[in-house]
Amino acid sequence: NKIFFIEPPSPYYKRIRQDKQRHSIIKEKSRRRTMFAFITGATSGIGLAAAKALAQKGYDLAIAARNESKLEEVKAEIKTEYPVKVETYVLDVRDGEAVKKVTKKCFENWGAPDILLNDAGLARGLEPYGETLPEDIVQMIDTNIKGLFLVTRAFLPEMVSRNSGHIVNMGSTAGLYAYAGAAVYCATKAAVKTFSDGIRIDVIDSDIKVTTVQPGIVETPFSEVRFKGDKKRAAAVYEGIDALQAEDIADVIAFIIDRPKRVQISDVVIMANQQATGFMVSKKK
Ligand code: NDP
Ligand code: 8X3
Repeated sequence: NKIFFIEPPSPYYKRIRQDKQRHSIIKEKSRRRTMFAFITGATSGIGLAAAKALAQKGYDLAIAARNESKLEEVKAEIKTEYPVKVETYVLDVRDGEAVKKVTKKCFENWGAPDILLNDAGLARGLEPYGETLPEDIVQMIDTNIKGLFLVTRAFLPEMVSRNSGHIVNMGSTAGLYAYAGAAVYCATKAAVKTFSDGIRIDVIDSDIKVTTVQPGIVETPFSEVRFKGDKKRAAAVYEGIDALQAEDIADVIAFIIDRPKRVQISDVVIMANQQATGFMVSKKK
């Protein structure tokens, strides 16, 4: 097979795939276990709905987020509904050392994930860039970009070594269409899309799939987080519009990961019916 590039792809991934000895124990483990998904941000909104959709499909789950008690609640809820294993990982994806520790532990327990859903993310504030708080800028960049990049970095080599796995990254219409007051959030989501495109190129000669899911307005605690607990302001975002629900996005994710091996869905954009671009929505008076 000849792949044409401006420069040839690095032989790195081919080399680690051939390094059978180094990976033989994990490979053995991987062959015996059921399919499993590692999901960041699985305690709320889209990540939670996706966790349930994957559990319904029989995937064992490794779920990660910062809030330990919420993780345990979600675990109990999923386990009463579906006969799957659920492991919880308290993780702040902004913390590089924690990412290393958690992914190593998960890897030792289960090997590399069949599905890596990088969902953890957030917006903070909605004001012109000149008024955006520096700590909000850093939190968005560290969560939406750095965390997602590091979690992927931790698992990707072993996925390539096994020559299987699907990385689903949570982008947003915000990454395609900037809107007022959200320069940083939009830029982080544009980064997610470009990052996905980049790693898809790196693994082109493997069976790994990479998808960016780019939803529009989804009614979740997202706006309450953005407006720092201002429930009234958050609720107003969804007033007068039949917004997408987390389950709508989970349905799409379930579809994406269930395609035949030859089919790789690279990007999906999902908008509410009365939405045209990022923040352009038609509201009923
Ligand atoms: P939610 O606020 O409902 O869920 C966010 C999840 O991310 C929670 O589980 C939260 O758990 C987790 N999280 C946040 N920060 C961190 C962190 N530093 N480390 C680990 N986990 C973290 O929001 P949504 O479900 O709406 O958002 C999920 C993803 O979808 C985000 O990436 C968002 O940008 C994207 N998105 C959302 C849209 C929307 O309109 N709602 C549209 C398009 C994309 P905890 O706080 O316990 O850590
Ligand atoms: C979240 C959707 O429209 O609030 O990514 O930016 S939006």
